[in-house]
Amino acid sequence: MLLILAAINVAGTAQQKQGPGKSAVQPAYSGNPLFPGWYADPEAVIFGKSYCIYPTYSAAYAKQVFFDAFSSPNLTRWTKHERILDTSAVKWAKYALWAPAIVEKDKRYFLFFGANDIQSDSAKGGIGVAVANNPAGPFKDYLGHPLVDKFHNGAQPIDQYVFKDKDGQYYLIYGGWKHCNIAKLKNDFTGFIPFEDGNTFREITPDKYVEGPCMFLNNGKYYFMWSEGGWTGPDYSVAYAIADSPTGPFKRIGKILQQDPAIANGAGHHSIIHNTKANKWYIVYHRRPLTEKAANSRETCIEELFFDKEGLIKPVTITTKGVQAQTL
Ligand code: FUB
Repeated sequence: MLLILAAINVAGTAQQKQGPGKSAVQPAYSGNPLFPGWYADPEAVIFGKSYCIYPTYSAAYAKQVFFDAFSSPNLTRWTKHERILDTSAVKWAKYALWAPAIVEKDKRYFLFFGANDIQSDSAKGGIGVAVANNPAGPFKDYLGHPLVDKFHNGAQPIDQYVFKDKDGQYYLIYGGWKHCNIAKLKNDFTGFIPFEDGNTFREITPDKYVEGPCMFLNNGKYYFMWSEGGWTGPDYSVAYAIADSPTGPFKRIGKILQQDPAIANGAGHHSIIHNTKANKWYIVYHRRPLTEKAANSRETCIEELFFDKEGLIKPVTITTKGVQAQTL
């Protein structure tokens, strides 16, 4: 594990040393956005001593043919890892590489991704899986074909999230077009295990759901979160529900992230990380600067996430200063 992570940590050290004029003084706050460039749908994870972010490269379809990743030891200094996955390594993926989801399993890294933005069952594409020995890649196609290549329960096969339950079972939670499915992944991620009722894809769509699902556990409860509104407009936002099981039922509690007309608009498609040592929770999301109108002008930002005494998520204030430096 340490050896594998060394690539990310070593890359960070090298870039910090090389950066002309870069100060050794650690900034007190991350600032928002976290790094330059248009990057959306950020999947934030913690691997060892590194915070890592895997976003969509936010550009026209035809240019969305790769993913970059970013890593940081403290949330303030970020190192870019270029082209960790490229469509040249996935023969069926042509464009619209979207919304990575990554898990580390058995000393390998599995990167789930959407490709081709399919509009019907006859189109080629959907949700795929890539694999690498290092979190910074290079990732190669794992299956040689998509993992999900059809619409089930009306859900477009995009916006995947991989959730590991307390018992070790991995689930794929995904879906665009206002439908969300959950499916039990096989242990080797080559396919799915049907639920007891014989169905493979179980719909868990809550009220107002549009896309961008994610799930985490807190005090034994399952927090399910998603984006609502339209991602190209100002009203994109994040809402959530809490349940006693990963399959719900999920009753919408309310919105916790949205635009602030003084800061940015279109705040949504997020993920959550928990620094268990410092017991700090963070929401990593994208938003559109007030100066921008183009749909793809989205940048990756971070805020601290707080719960009240009942375990409800407090509404997030979006900021330009971001979060305080915090090592792992
Ligand atoms: O970035 C492409 C698409 O925009 C994502 O799949 C959606 O969730 C929206 O954020």
